[in-house]
Amino acid sequence: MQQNETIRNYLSSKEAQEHLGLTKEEIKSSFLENLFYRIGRIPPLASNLDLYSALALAIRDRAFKQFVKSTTEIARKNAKSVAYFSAEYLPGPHLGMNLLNLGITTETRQALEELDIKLEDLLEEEVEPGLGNGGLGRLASCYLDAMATQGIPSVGYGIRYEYGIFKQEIKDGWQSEATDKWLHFGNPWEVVRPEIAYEVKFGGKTEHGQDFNKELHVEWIPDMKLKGTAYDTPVLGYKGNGIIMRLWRSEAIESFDFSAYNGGDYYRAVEKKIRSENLTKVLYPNDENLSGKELRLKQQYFFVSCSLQDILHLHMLQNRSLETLHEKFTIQLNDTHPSISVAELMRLLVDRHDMEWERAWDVTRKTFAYTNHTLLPEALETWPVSLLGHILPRHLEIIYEINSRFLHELRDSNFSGEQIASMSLIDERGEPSVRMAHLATVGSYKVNGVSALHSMLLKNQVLSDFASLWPEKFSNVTNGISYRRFLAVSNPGLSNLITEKIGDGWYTRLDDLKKLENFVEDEEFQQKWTEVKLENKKVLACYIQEQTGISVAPEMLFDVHVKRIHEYKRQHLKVLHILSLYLRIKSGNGNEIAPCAFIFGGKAAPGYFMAKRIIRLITAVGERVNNDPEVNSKIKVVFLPNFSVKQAQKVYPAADLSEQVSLAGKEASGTGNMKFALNGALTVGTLDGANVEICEEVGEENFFLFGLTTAEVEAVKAEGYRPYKLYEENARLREVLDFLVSEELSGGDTELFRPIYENLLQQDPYLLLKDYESYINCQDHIHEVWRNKKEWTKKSILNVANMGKFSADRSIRDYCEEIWKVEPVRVS
Ligand code: NBG
Repeated sequence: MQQNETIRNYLSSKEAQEHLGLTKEEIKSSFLENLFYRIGRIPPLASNLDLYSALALAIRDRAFKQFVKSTTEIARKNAKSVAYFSAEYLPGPHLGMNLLNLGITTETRQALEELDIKLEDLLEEEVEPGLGNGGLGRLASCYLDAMATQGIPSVGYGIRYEYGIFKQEIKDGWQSEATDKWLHFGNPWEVVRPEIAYEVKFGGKTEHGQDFNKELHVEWIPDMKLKGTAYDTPVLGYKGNGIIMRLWRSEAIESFDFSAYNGGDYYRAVEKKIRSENLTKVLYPNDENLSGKELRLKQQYFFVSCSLQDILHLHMLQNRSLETLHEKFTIQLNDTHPSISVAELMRLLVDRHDMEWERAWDVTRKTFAYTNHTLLPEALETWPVSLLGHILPRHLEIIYEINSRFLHELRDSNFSGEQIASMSLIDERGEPSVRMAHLATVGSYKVNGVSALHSMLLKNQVLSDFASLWPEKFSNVTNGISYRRFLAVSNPGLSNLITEKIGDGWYTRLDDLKKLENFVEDEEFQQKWTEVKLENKKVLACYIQEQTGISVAPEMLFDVHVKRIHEYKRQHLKVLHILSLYLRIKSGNGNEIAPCAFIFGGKAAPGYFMAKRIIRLITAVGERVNNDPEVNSKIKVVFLPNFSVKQAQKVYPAADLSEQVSLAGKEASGTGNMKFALNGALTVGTLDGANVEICEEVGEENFFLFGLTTAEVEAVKAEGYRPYKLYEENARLREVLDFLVSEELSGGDTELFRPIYENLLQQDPYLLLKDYESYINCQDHIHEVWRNKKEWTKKSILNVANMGKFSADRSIRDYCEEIWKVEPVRVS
């Protein structure tokens, strides 16, 4: 407390105010100081990387200052905080966002210009941390941005992977994976905190005995220990608070095992060190599929244990009793990856802090809330009992104890034997395994899905028995995105145009964009709107040319499908559409088709056979189409390698059409759909995930809807779906499908795409053939609307105007009000 007071006094002192350093002159001198003293270069000899690093260091210091201010205020108010637990983050480049949030983009640009340096060149230098797979990690980062902006006392906890998501290269049309060396040139944004480190144990056995008070006491005797060290990155809010993302890196407890070394076994000592450091080496590149790997479970436990120890430490630092933990912290579990937390908090409270089981359970259940991000059965995490017991013997005992008490409760509430077996934390059907979603549900006070449809399906299907037991526990928080990153920073053209008309209140006020509706008929505004889009398309066209050698005309309709490659997301439905156009043009019936560039991007999990083959299919169609003079003035096909946040920020602003074509009921929410619409792209989509709500907000007349509904999908499956019948009945579809296995497409290897062909004809688990006709008709309609440029532009404006709901600021407000019960603490 004393210390807080001192910091606060310092921060409000004249001395500190003078060092906020936000004027052009101050930025310039701080930049030069960093370049000279921390990088050891002078401007004439500095590379762009040196210049970027110096600027980043100068900005980081300012960001930390905001963080210190916020933390002091939070401590003074003794406020409740959110700990966001996520095994993945995709922060994207920091520099542009931090400049915007500090309100010094212009000052910085001018300061650099005086030194003959272009800010844009330095922004291009930044290598982003790819610490996540896709939507889930990016969502976590959008939420940190929104929490910081709203002054929510919060910390994002996670893992500092040394190698993030692999770098995707396209070789001979196939995806190939290279390591991601994001730390190769250093990371100016983080600060290592060697003094914030916790011990984490693995393996071994437990001993049950009595202590001198004759209380039952359990001792875990591990066979391996390592430590996690904190690496902090500041996350700034817009003109306001700062929070941190605290990522843990694994290290050996001692650098060397001296006893082994003295005994002459130097290599064993080195090996131990390497083994410890291996734990946080790489991110598993699977998004919606389990890898079931031991190391992955260890990673999950490692980060959760460090984070919980840190939270307990912070809580007790203020002389607070652990029985009030839930009053001062709420912990959000971002999917089941951190759900071993439930057992770990119980262990810490019961074994380490001697709390009685019932009391500890009460605190635990009031501390956690769980967000589910997928209904796909293959993505619902389970861990074999044998594996979990081997790595975390004490946790397995705790899980059994939680389960036994839970099953008792169910028996008392008259659940049937069948229901009890399906709700149990242990799945006994094959090899016994722990159902992590059940552990998270039982151990949390709230469970939410990420769109209205998804939350409804979660309640009615996947966790329906739990929802009937605890109806009040289930809720929905529809996902949201950072408008500041995905519009203000990445689309300055559109953002300035909007601000000219309605001011910049939309940066933080959700409904401000609605004011754009007043200008939808304003012809000058419409004109400027199309010009901005065209400019963005020119920039993307250059980038495409640079990256792939393919030239696309900016006047074409940019029809974009970027996201992870997955069968349920149905990139191959888009391919079927492209092939249908190709065949139409070849047969002389292509007059109705508007010139169109199909742009794909996204990574496939390295072990996912079908996804990789779909990428190969896209590149093969590209080779065919782009090199055929009869068609290539009408259509072009591009696969942009290595999709990332940085690349996404170039793609969304230039898109005309956003492809959101997953099978209804499969996409939990989607957030790309929101980023496209916010940048004025129209959506072609199914009634899936957040598409449903986007369509509601922007109006069905401004959204290209097609395909089966979730209920219809279920009905088709219940009837016994036979895709082959559709193939037989529909000649146009048959022609397209047969083309997949033609020599013409595959360059002679007719087996190349046979797995996709067979899969569609025989099982078609994602009902492409069923939705095909509806999709093709919808696309024909889209081309018709596209011809009427004025109509299209109006729809585009109306899309942006009605995106208020999908701001991450709104999502965070929902979490605060309905789940966390946390109040903002603002600093000026
Ligand atoms: C993904 C869903 C997306 C959703 C994001 C963020 C996983 C497990 N789930 O639909 O597939 O938008 O989570 O909620 O990555």
